[in-house]
Amino acid sequence: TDEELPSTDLITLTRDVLGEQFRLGAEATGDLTLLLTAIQVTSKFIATNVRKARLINLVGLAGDTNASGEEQKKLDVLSNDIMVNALRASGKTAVLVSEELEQAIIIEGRHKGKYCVVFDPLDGSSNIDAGVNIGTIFGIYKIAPGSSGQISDVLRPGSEMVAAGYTMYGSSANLVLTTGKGVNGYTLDNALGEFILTHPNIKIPPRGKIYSFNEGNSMYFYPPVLKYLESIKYPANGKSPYSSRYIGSMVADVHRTLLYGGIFGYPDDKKSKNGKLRLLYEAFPMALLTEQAGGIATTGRGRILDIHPTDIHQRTPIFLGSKDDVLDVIKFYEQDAKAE
Ligand code: P6P
Repeated sequence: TDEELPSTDLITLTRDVLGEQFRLGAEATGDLTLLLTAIQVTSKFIATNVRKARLINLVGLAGDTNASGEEQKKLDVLSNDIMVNALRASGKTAVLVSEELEQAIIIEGRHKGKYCVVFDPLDGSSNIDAGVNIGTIFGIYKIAPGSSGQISDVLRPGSEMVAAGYTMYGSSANLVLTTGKGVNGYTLDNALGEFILTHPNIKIPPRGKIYSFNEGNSMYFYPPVLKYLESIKYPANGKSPYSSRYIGSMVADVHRTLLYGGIFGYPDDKKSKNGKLRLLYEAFPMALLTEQAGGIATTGRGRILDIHPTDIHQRTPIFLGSKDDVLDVIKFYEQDAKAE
């Protein structure tokens, strides 16, 4: 029949990353592949728990607070434990940083490896009870030459990450990953238990029609942000205004931005002096993915990936998405700087 036959050449994430190692040639030890396999397993485990959480009493508060003093939900705690145990057991990690843990974990002994993983095990968790898409975000550094694995190995600009990605838990589990050569999206086939390549070589359109900001913070916004929003809501020269889409779950808002284009922003303002989102395990991975997909990620005043972190939980303002849309924001910041 003229219907396209289902592909018999299934490209799984493992095969795709292994292919990457072959492309890397002799220097590839397969360690990154094995680390990414461990991360895949954690995503599958978290996906099943997120999916059934609404059936059993996993939703609701865990009665504790995380490093940022935010109430922990049971799934947060479970997801963090799943990731810490799997990453340690992989034998490929030296330093782990989690949004849920005040201190970094330094891996010692036979489990010590040469990669550092910074992660938010379940971002957007305030949406768990509402059944909104949530996700795991991760970034991977290789320990610096000569280092045995310590905090300084993760207090480095995001441009030094060797891989970054997220898994979004929604109607399906979508894992989006870069190892520095573009961005690929994979969808979990629950029957196979494999992430299958469904979005090869994701590229953000140069300009979109969607903006994604929490405008409930408008009374705190600084002039460059207010002027930018005005310019896309009341456009001059007869252009159509942008549509507003804000889910309040970074993984879901960024995933839509990567696929459809447009701009996601969580700026610094009079209420949040450094913005709200975390630099190491939210902004850096999403900025690396955005740049690898042809977009831009900025604080408004400078490139996100150039920031040199001083604290593992520090926050940063962030605008990311279509190149032309983010350049428009930067223009308003430059005008504001000149006016000062
Ligand atoms: P607000 C969710 O709590 C989160 O960390 C991100 O996933 C999301 O982008 C942001 O905070 C939403 O923050 O202030 O708009 O609710």
